[in-house]
Amino acid sequence: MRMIRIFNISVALFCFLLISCGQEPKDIAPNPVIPTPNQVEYQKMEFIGFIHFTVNTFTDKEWGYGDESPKIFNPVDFDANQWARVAKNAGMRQLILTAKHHDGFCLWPSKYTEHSVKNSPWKDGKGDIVREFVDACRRHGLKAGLYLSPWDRNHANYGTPAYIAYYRNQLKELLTEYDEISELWFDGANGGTGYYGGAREERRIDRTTYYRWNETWAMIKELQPNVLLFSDAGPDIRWIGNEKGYAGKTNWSTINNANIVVGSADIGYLNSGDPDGKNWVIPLCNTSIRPGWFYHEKEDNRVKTTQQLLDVYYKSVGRNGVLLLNIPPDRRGLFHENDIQALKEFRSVLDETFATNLASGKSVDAANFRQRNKKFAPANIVDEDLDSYWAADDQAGEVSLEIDLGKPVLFDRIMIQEPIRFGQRISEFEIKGRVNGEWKRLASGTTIGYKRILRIPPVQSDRAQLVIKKSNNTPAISNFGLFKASPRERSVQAVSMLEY
Ligand code: FUL
Repeated sequence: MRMIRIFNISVALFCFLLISCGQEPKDIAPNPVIPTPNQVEYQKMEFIGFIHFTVNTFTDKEWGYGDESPKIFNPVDFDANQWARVAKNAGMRQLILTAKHHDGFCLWPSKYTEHSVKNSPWKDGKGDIVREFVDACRRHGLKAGLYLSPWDRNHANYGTPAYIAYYRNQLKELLTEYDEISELWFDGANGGTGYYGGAREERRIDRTTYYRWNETWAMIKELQPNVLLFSDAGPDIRWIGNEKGYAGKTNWSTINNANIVVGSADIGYLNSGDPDGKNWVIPLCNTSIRPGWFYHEKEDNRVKTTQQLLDVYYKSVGRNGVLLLNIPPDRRGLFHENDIQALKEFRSVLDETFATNLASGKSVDAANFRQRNKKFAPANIVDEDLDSYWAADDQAGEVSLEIDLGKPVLFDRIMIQEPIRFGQRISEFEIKGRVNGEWKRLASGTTIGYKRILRIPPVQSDRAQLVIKKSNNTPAISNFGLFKASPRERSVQAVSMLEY
């Protein structure tokens, strides 16, 4: 009997040891503010597209007054598949369409207004641009988002509570009849004057109270819990504070939503975020491939060049943002050839630059790695796996990682990523390179976040060091990359040295 008991205890002990040895150590403790899994997925898209299309395309305006006749809307060669195909080939993962811009014209046959495609000659009033857009996105594996302008210069009730009911009905329509909508865009513009059902006057609203955003957002999340909402004040995605698509060199994904009024935000605050922010709000960098948001023939030769597009990319995706690039369809209802060409070239240069990570699989050393456990091993930063990561021990202070490149390697782009599912931590870092046996400082910066790319003049170095000087919690890195820019990229010296 006693023997059996001892045997049982030993078996139990053995099993316990077996389980505890093989057990994965716990992840690093998350920060108090972290993204939702949906927000992490959104950030990973990196590059998405905007489509501004309405009566303005036919009147050559940027802001329609609201008195445009639906009869002028007739995109005879309209093909949403062309939009989706071009976007997909350019590397975009989602498209956002202006279902309604400030002029109030609806690209879908809303049952709440006559001011829509149903009174246009296009497809004899039986067409639905939103439907074709959403279907084309699905067909091409893109997510579909919609812009529904809060300001409506056509609607007679704009400025009264009745308009808010109208606006919410339209949101309900869009959220119940077109399957999954991944993002809704709430613009902050409110210019005052408009047609307003014939009144032709100026109407001012109180931005702090008129729209009752919190109620509207709650209603939306009830209809589609996964939709992400964009406005100056989030709640999920925030405006970067300018229309050039430039994020701040310091860019926190956290802000305090409660302090922001949609349409009157502090643009400096939006541009760099707030290290003490209580909300995780993804920085979205929007700009247009042309000077205007809508198509104008006179801008056919003012499409952004590859160099300009690359510059926007580095200042958005390269600074912890998501890039939302607008491509306006022309009067045919198609993307213009010049825009398609620009996107093609941009994509091909970008792919060439980032095709080979020169640090990939190299040996990495760190004086400190958490519990000396391989889950947190330095090599995780060069394994091309976004989920694995290196982490320091708690309270480790300044820490550094050293990558042995084996031989002198020429590079001029440095990429760093934090595992943001645990929050954003790093607030000061430095990159060093060993050049002819001597350590040199190559770059320094503040925040990293989901992705930080630094452009430096080309350097030949056999070892590189990432020094993390300050962070608000145990530092962790998921990826580190070194790249040599495509010869088709303008040298960084010409851009301005150290334009991180
Ligand atoms: C602005 C609007 O007024 C522009 O027309 C455009 O839609 C841009 C994205 O946002 O606030």
